Amino acid sequence: MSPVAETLNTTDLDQLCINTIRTLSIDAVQQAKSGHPGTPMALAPLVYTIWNRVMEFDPRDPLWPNRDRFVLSNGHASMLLWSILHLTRTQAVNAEYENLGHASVTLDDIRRFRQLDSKAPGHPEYHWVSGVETTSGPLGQGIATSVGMAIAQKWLASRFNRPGFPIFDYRIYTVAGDGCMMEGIGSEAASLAGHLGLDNLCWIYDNNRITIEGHTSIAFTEDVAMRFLAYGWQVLRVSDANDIERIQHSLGRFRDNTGSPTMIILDSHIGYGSPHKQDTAEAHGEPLGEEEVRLTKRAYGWPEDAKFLVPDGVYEYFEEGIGTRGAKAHREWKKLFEAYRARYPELAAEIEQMQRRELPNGWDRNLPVFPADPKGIAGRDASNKVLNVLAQNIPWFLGGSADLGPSNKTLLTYEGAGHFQANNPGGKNLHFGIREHAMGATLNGLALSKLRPYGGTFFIFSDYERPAIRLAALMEVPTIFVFTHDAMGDGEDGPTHQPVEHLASLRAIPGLVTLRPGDANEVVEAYRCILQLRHQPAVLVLSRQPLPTLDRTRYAPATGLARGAYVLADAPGANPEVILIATGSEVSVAVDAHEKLIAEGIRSRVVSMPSWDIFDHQTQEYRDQVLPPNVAARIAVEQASTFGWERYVGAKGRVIGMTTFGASAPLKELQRKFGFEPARVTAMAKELLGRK
Ligand SMILES: Cc1ncc(C[n+]2csc(CCOP(=O)(O)OP(=O)(O)O)c2C)c(N)n1
Ligand SMILES: [Mg+2]
Repeated sequence: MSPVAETLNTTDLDQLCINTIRTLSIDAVQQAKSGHPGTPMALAPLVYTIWNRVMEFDPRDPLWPNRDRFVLSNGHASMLLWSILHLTRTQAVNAEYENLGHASVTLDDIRRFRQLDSKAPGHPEYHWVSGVETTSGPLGQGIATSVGMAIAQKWLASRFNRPGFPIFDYRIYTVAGDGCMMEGIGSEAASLAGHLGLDNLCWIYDNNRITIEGHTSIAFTEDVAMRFLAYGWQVLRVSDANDIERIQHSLGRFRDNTGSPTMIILDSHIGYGSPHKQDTAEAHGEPLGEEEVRLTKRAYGWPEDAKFLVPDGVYEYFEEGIGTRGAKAHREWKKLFEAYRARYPELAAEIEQMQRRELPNGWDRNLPVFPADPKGIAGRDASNKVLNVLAQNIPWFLGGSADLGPSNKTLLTYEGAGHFQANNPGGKNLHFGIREHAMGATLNGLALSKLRPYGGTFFIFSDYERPAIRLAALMEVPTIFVFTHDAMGDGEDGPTHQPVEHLASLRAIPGLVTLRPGDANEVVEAYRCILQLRHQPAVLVLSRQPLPTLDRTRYAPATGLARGAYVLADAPGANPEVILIATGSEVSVAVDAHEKLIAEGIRSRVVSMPSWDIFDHQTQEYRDQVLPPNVAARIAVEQASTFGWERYVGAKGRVIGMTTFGASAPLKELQRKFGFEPARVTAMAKELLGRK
């Protein structure tokens, strides 16, 4: 036994574990000379209680599907998570969901907090550290994501549980700070959770009244309890963050409560125990300093000079707590699942497929094939047909819109699709209300729970979802973001509703697949491609207005979409002198121009380029085949910012795109004003080639 453990009787073991979390956090931040010590010091008792006394989580298998979820929405307090994952000896898994047989976070990782390759990075990173349920750091995202997790549990329970078989009955514990309460996304998410009566969801609000600039009295004076009562939540208060019995009691009240989510307001002292930093903003984001570290450890009754100390008995006490409880719960669940498999083999198979992010057999059967049609069909309408087929083929494919279902055409209309509500948790149509920020994060929560969710709104409002889209890419989860009204198609609504820079900005997000299909059959292929992504989110950008359905007996098949860009129409002998590159609604403009050029003896080629990202990942050989390096005369046509197209058209090429905002007018007039007409393309092509 270490000197510390010797001086303690067993009833002090709780305290020993709590102070281990505190001092690991303090030491890690001090060593890194950067990080956030104060909140881990304050919330160690809370996190300890949730994990060691309450949560059903098996550290040996952090992917057990029925585990309780823990979300640290105040992600800057990441040392809480690294300490607890380490002390519980949570195991590492890989992206193929295999157990790697070693610890997720080692003591050495903690010693190397915030250093390159450490499994204890600055903020919780889902794709990087096993046991992290979601990436958090942008305040408010974590709590909103946890609402998606809660919806997912309700949906899974509804689909899979059977009498005597509670296969999914887990809960979600989410810790948040003042920042999460202030951020608008948190309010949207809380409102939605209250409406849906998500009684499997518990938020614990670290009410320390401190943020970076000082006391919250300078900017945040509302009554949070009243706000959550108004949202329809159960609101509890624990006035002492060190009182683990009260904390446990409140968590019990959460578990006993039905019909509403629970908010526990926990009054705490940031930097608890630090003689000079407690209750100050400095404790938020600065190392305590060597001397203050010593004084603080003295206040905890800790050896002052010990660093990264895990006293004897601590690992064992976690093993006795969460280790034993989690293993037992997991073991019993496995037994239950085997009996369930015997009785409901098909449902059991579905659950297993979902967990591996596989698709059921026949997932793409009956996908529509659209016949050639010059009048055509809108991208959003083609999308609706596809969504309705996919949702019937894939039980766990579901989604909705932020109140724009009738415009986005995201509604599932087949019999039995249903609408998700508190009293109908098996419904597949989700209604997010006009809450795009929360919708984005909620979709991520669903995807993290292994469902395949999609969410729709106008493309212009992708701005309101952007933080969640970015996090989906960072987390490497396959969330599907559906956007309609992708350009000037709803002309009269004017520039507030006309995206310009959105494609460029989404294309700039690493790992995100952005697709803007050019006709109905490309929409089908886009979904076919997106559904097969297991670790990448996708943005689908669809037109409001009908787009001609190309005659695929005359032009190349839409399956070319799978390569990001493909030769749609070519010059005789596949020997072009000018290349027209287009996406979405401009593909048919390019095709019209091409036909005119060909008729005039100009060897033109049309490349449909629905996805830069996918194309960029093709071999050099393929890319050179599509865009032969020796053809310098190139024109890109896209109703969006010209930004970035230089990379495909080259120094001698041209871009017909937007360099200003749009305007309020009928689409035809806008197309004329901004030059999205075949005549402009042909004129430019001739100019490039020096022909009249
Ligand atoms: C969206 C967003 N804005 C700003 C920040 C920068 N930031 C990190 S922590 C913090 C203060 C958070 O205060 P609080 O939630 O009360 O945390 P505490 O200091 O009490 O732990 C801010 C502004 C952020 N991470 N995310
Ligand atoms: Mg605070």
